[in-house]
Amino acid sequence: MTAKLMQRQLTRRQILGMVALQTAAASGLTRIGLQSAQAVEPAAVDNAPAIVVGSGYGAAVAALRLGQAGIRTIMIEMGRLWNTPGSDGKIFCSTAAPDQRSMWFRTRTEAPLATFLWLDVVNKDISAYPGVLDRVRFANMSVFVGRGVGGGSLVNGSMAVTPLKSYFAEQFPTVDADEMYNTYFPRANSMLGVNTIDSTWFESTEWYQFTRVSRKHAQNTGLKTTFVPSVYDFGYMQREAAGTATKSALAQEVIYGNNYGKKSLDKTYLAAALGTGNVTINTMERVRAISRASDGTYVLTADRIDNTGAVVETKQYSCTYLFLGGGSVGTTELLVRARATGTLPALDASVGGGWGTNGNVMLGRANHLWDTVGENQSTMPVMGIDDWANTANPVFAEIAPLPTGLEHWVSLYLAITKNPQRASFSYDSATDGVRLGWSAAQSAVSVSMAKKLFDRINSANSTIYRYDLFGSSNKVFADDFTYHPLGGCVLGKATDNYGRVKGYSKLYVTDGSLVPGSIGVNPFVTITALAERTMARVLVEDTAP
Ligand code: FAE
Repeated sequence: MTAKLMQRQLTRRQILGMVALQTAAASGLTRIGLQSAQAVEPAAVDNAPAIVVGSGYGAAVAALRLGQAGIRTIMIEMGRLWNTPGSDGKIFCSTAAPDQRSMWFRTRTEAPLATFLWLDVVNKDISAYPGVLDRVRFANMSVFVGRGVGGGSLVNGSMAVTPLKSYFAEQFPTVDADEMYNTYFPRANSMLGVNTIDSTWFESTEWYQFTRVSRKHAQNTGLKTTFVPSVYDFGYMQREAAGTATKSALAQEVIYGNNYGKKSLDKTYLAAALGTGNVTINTMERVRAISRASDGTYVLTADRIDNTGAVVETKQYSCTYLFLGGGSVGTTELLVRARATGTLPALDASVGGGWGTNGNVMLGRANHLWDTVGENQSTMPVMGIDDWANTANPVFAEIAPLPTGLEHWVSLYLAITKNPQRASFSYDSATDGVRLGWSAAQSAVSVSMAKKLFDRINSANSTIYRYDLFGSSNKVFADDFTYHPLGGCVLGKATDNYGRVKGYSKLYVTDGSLVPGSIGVNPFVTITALAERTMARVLVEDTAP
């Protein structure tokens, strides 16, 4: 078969998968596959050769490659399929008018930027519902994650960044970096549909004035800026700006989902996975326990919930090959619990460790009155201040939007610092959950690095920080949350060099848990590429008859 024919077939299969996603939503089904429209009733114990937990980046890669290899696969996702419009005709709500769709079983939204002019005007009361964004709270750190078919791809800022090769090699000394940069990063970028903004349009559009102002301030400081690629379709965005397409990135849609323009995983990997005809996605089911039967098969217990969060059924699954893609927090919790409760006692002692925040810190600067950032801002970041090469204080800072529809003179940033601090998860028998041993002092390390960079920028531009954005206590640096949870089941420590979990055969981790706490840029391209590498190896070596 020629490459062109294969490409055409994949596209046709992807379309079939997308149709399956739409039909399932319209029929109110929680079980999605090419045959899902027939509402197949699941058996008491669902068996499949392979099960994938989660449906984010690592999970989606695993499911597609398993499906293409002809292996029948069930994906289990605790969130819902986001494909049914609400009463406003939209699937997702905007950041300006959040409703029940915004957050995972909350009665009030918990946005990262909490206040404006110290006023509690950002967060809104909502009714509890399986919304798309979750904020998982631990003692000194909360972790934002996406919930639903597509995981983090539903809520993230679309920045699709391939890390610096030298830093990748530093973080993954046992991985062949040449192979990653020649094969798996290009494969991930192509499958994810990564594109770059047209620079002429960028320079002229009002929607990126906020970025150009921050770039000028970086340049005034002698700092380098760089465009970052994205999975948001910039052709679509230009049509939004021209008024010929319904606005999404230009209508304050991002952390609670995008209705148009974004190539989230349900449009790419997951549509293609369903299109193979071998993959089924079961939604609204949270895997709670994993054990191993005497014949070596894995047995999973999953709670199916309804829209109120009540458990309506507890299900059993069994499989030969188990792929964990629940994300850094989700996968690590499952494994830490399994080790502590004795259901998978041979797991390595390093399971739960090596966790970090990718050095995330958010902050705002107050601009001079003449440096307007514009009342119209796209929600998709396209540029970063790249001071990673500064060995004394490496920082990569994403120039973030703050789209309020009003001129506010704020330059907002999400700084990624090279914070070497790591923490561990431990089992909490009282809650049957996990604790995270991250301290405020560990966050202070990220703050100090971000502060060094932004003190320079403020000094060069005679500007100051904003004190009103992160609560009532004049907090300048939001250091108590991360968008980039990484680690917990680190490659080469808790697993072998390909994500095979130590102590057990045919058990794999394919998500952000593999990354040792830091990757220096936004992480989903790295997670996707590593999952491609794992699947290429596993399908050749582990599944042969
Ligand atoms: P992830 O995408 O989190 O998927 C895990 C899935 O598993 C979720 O759907 C969970 O609901 C599900 N799950 C978890 N536990 C269970 C269980 N027990 N049973 C059933 N299902 C379960 O994992 N990264 C970038 O590279 N660029 C960006 O611009 C960017 N912006 C971000 C903005 C926000 C607001 C957030 C929250 C994150 C952002 N990220 C960004 C991070 C990125 O989305 C994240 O690294 C990836 O989504 C992680 O991929 P994983 O495959 O590890």
